[in-house]
Amino acid sequence: MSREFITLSHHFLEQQRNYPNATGKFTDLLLQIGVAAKRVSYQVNKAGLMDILGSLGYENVYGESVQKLDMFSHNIYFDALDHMGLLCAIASEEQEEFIPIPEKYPTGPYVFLFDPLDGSSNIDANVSIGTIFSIHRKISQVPRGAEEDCLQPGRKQVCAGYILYGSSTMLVYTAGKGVHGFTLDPGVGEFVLSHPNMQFPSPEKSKNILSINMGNYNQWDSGTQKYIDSISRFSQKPYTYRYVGSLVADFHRTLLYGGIFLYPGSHQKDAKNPYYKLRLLYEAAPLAFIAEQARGKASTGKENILNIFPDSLQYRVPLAIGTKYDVEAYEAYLASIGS
Ligand code: AHM
Ligand code: MG
Repeated sequence: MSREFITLSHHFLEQQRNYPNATGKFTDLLLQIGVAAKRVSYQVNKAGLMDILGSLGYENVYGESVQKLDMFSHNIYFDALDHMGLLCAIASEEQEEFIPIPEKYPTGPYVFLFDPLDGSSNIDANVSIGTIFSIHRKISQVPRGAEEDCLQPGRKQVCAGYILYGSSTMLVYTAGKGVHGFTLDPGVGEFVLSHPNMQFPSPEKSKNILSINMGNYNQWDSGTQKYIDSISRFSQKPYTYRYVGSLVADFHRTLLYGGIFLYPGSHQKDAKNPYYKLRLLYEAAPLAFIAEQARGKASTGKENILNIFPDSLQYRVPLAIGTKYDVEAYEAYLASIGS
């Protein structure tokens, strides 16, 4: 834990000194994400109360009528970032198509992709939820972006991060040089560097946590079933099961304590074509970039998540993410049984 009181802006100023040609614009973008994160955090904390007020027809403090929190989060992040002249487009899990930056604003060289409120089905139970974001460089010649700007493999990301609205609100990000975590100090209203240079624990220090929705066991491929059976029963160091059902929370715990999170395909409806729940662009790829920067790994079981070229904004993948040794053990197990 850091002993100094290093705020987001202090941290970015220091990071910027390592890049003499940096204009500071990218820093502005990340700072604006921090501002949006605080606004969403504030609303998430009041979600139960808002539910009561909403049903009574009240408006929130900004004069907006009470709306679904995931759409609220979409709007807050969009409004925080659309006018800065840094983005050409924004793509959100809440919308089918990407959204070009409005004509009234200047455009810029990046595209912002995000899942505004992941795990939102948990809100009513007061369980941790999160926002996941990913930033790519624009590659098209179209000023207000084209789909190709969004459909890039995760390896091309310039930045990725998440905001966890939990017992504390945390912002964790990587810009390709390590992973840094900030905790919102509600008294001062600032994100403070609390987890510099985050890394998955080594095998000796790992708490060996296995995170998967066991209720889907009968729908997984047989390779995953056998792998889970095998590590549950025969692992030398026993695994502990933990599953929140909010990807950001499950990933964050895996990053801190070690182990593996899995969301494999489900064969419930179609034996030949499994259904994959998690979206590559909004969920799997940004977390994979963070994982790799933190000495971890993300895989479909066969392929590195960061190498996948999506063919649509809603492209979905099976996901195994966690410590490098856990994910590679899963891959090796599947390969060994020809699954
Ligand atoms: P969402 O984006 O609609 O919230 O769905 C994604 C969520 C993830 O946060 C979580 O890992 C997963 O769905 C949980 O799914 P399940 O309830 O099927 O275990
Ligand atoms: Mg989601």
